[in-house]
Amino acid sequence: MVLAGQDELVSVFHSGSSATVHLHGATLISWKHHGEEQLFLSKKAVLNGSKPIRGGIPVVFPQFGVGPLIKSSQQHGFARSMRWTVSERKENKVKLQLRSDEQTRLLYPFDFELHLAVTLEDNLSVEFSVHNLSAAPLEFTALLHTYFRVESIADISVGGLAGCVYRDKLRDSSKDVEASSEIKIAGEVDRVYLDAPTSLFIHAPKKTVKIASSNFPDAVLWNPWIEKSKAMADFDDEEYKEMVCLEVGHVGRSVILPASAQWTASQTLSIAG
Ligand code: TA6
Repeated sequence: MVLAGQDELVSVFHSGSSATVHLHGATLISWKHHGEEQLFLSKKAVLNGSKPIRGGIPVVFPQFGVGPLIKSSQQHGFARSMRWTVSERKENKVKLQLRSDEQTRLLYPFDFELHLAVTLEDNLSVEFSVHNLSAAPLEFTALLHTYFRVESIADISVGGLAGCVYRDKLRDSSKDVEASSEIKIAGEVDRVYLDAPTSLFIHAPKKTVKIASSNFPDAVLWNPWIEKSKAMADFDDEEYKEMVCLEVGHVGRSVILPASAQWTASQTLSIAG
């Protein structure tokens, strides 16, 4: 792992639990719920600000994947690649912000301010908001690209998505319907579920992780499996066994935010069992 300087990290605490945010991308890189790490961070992650962080919760804005909303072929926008600043800090809460600047205007010709508020209680909540400071409407997609740590991918299942329509990014297919109420992952998966329920679950033998979202209508399920893991320089070949990305977002269609308006969405992660 390429390490971070201590002044790049902000931690919050609440009754035996902690969470740490890296200023690069406002990426939440650790959530220790009563001492047990819940987020996956690759041992090959680069934390020196030279590339997006492979793991934790990178913030995707203003373009999910590759698309027309920014003038760049780089995927997942620029918010995860920029240094955010701390705007508010308490023992169990930190708020970070990112404002448009000359660099962002080259890719995305708008003025905006982003806020990410991380609040640690027994649950962890992450609230993302976008404020349009332009005179024109702001168009964007956004997502919290959450990497969950799992003991073994073979032993988990993902619940809450049965009956949802999804786009399978691997098959370039138009639309499928999820048939399974407990999705097992035994190969590469990269799906965008549209209009997903607001409660999703990762069931593991000893616990269930619940992802409760608000104003994020869509959900992405991703595991790179064997070949894609080998192709990623900042991801160890075997780490696909220890993670699953279950990501809530507004990606099926874009948000069109009127001038001066603000848009807010959030996820709350909790552990049961
Ligand atoms: O959210 C899933 C996804 O879009 C996958 O298609 C996969 O590429 C992943 O994100 C990681 O993207 P990254 O740009 O971080 O390598």
